[in-house]
Amino acid sequence: ALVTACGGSGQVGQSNDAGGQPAENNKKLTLIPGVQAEPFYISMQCGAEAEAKKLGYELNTSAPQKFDAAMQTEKVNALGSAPPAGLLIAPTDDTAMLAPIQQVKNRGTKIVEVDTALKDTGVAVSSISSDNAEGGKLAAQTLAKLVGDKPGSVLVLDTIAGTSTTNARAKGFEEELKNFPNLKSAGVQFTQNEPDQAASKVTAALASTPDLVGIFATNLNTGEGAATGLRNAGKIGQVNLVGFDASPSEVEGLRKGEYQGLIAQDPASIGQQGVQQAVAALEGKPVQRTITAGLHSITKEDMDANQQYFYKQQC
Ligand code: T6T
Repeated sequence: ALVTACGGSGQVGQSNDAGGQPAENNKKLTLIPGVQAEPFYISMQCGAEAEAKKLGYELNTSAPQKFDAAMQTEKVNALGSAPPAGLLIAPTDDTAMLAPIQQVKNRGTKIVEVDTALKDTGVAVSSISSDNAEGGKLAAQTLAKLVGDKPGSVLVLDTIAGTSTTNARAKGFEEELKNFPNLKSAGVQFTQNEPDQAASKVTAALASTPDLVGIFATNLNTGEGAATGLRNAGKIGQVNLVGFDASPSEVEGLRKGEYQGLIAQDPASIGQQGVQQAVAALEGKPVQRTITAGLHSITKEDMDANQQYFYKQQC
């Protein structure tokens, strides 16, 4: 389904001839995010659309219904005969998305990775992402501070194996946790990026790990599910929850005390810089191969001063 929350018309680019090469005056860009109707990607789309307009390009968004490589592949393949000049994409799988993206590149489209990335670093002209390993480290430090000297176990909720961002956050978290001897890892659980699965993993962990003192949810879906799991068990506030992202529901949860900390990304800036790099590549200007976007740790105490980092539901 096409995401139009930010005003995208839903059309994709035009080709100039039967060869399918983008025309020289092709000013069309396409954004293929990880999943439709999700505040992180909507905010990214808002930033990308505004920048495209500023630079005289047209950006359309085509989003898969679920965070799923097969569904995203369909969206990529649909560009086939009419490639846009530039494709901004958040690959949902660091390996499975290689072939379909490479095929678009072979037709002359400039590829820019936004947020997630392929393992193969030879496809995109530029990749814009948060420093996810650093974000995981920051989450471990935040959680350790919240727990204090109390000994206990800490659970990590990841999304799907092959999601470059959340996998790096989980890894960064687990490594940093070793610096806090009172905290023991209760392991990393995959949730398929489904809030329901995150909630059941939390229910199970509460039963199997009586000394659970903290949870790190590596993105907004795992966070929202973890909050549900804790709420159902009456454990809100007893088990510290640090989540990645700053969706409206997470922000409300922080205010209510369901989360003790959030690590917000800057998706609008990722979208904005993604467009800038695609356009630079198209216009023969210098391109930056990797760009790191900012991260911001937010707690209930400082949330009002950090409202600019909250994600949007629409532009
Ligand atoms: O955390 C973001 C994004 O960075 C990640 O790659 C996938 O999940 C989100 O979209 C949030 O749901």
